[in-house]
Amino acid sequence: GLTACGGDSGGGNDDGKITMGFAQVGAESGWRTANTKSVQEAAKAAGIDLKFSDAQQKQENQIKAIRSYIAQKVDVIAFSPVIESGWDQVLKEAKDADIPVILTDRAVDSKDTSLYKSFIGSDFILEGKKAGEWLVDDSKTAKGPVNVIQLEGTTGSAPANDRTSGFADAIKADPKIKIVASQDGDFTRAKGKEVMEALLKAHPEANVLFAQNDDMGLGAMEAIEAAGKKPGVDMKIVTIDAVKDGMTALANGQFNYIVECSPLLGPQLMDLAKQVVDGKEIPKRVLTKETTFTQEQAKTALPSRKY
Ligand code: GZL
Repeated sequence: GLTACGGDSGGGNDDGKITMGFAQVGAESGWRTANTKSVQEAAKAAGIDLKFSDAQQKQENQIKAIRSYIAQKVDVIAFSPVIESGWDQVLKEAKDADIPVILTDRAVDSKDTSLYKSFIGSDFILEGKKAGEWLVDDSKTAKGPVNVIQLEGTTGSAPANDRTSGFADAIKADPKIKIVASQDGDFTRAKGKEVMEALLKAHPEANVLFAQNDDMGLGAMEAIEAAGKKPGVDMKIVTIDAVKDGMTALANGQFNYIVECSPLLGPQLMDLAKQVVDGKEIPKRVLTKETTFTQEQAKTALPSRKY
């Protein structure tokens, strides 16, 4: 903002409050709802004036929102890129407008890393790896083949790309584990159910589902039951996120394992934003703390889950 004498006081608009423009992916999953809540509550707690937009999972809407934040001369922009590519132009416009950008949750594949100040989010490759390692361990006692249906997240998104590669790497440890089908379920329950219905028809031999988020797993569970198979027993289910509905399915024995992906990035984001607006150097990469859950651990953790 500008001080009386016209010099720029650095961060914050005239009443000294920092204004943040946040361009959210959408409202596609329980994870996203919890992530939005975390960002909005943390902004309030930090005294940051938040401008918020929901892009309905469309990149062009996120780009439009970022351009509007640039036009409004916000102090800092943060967003979760719905897909990895196609951001260089708009990020350059933010840089030319001298507005720092912080990536949250998902990453971009821009070669020029000066286009953003930091990326705060999970290690999605590790998440996929943890899911695969659980399946390798669980398959040690399997008599017959282990035929996996994989429901991928939104095509082109960092979590889909990285969870797919992390999982594929981990299951190489046991050649009897095979991915018999893999398809995009767009991280939603509806799409997860629809795709699973088709894949179950094409692959009656499948006995494991790896869903790259709880919501697709929950949608797929309806298709599994409709096909006369018992989720968690005839069809083992491993997912990623650990949102309340997923943890409930896990505690009920319908899911078998969940790799946590924490959406509670709000407080760390606001902390980073204040530092960057004050001109401080911030770490280029901030990793989210997260764990994994078995059915027993879910029963214990469920009552105190924040999301
Ligand atoms: C992961 C996040 C993913 C979640 C999904 O950090 O981008 O998007 O795993 C959400 O539930 O839709």
